[in-house]
Amino acid sequence: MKILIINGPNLNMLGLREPGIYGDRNYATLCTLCEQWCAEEGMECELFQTNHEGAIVDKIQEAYGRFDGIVINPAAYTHTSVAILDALKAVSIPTVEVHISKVSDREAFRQISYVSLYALRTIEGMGFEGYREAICALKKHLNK
Ligand code: CA2
Repeated sequence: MKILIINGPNLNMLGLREPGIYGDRNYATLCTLCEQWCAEEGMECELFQTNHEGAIVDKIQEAYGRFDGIVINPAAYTHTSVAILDALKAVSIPTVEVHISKVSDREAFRQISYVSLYALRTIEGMGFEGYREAICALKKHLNK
């Protein structure tokens, strides 16, 4: 079982600002934890971070036939990107959406998620642990 973990814009800046919202750990730590959690579940993973919407679309398209599942934190593109939603629908790969913060308790513009219209589940407000939850949810779904 091989999964792709996609992180969108500014998530490479984790730990540098806004620790009250996103915690004080950095992106490298998030990657190490995701690799560890996937290994514990007997899953292979590839991690990808970009600040560019089109690069996320390209990566999702390239995942077709190569990955069994996707964990995605589209970051700010969550709230704007029909292109990412369409790419996920096009490849039809089971996907779990994750957000570090509790987006449903934040500004009104963060209440909209296009990706959630496709995702099996949306996990929010659990910090980095949300990625573990997403990995396990994906494994459970793929084992059905
Ligand atoms: O809670 C999440 O995981 C978000 O996807 C994070 C995004 C935000 O736009 C979404 O609404 C919710 C922001 C990504 C990281 O932003 C940083 C801001 C300051 C310092 C470090 C990272």
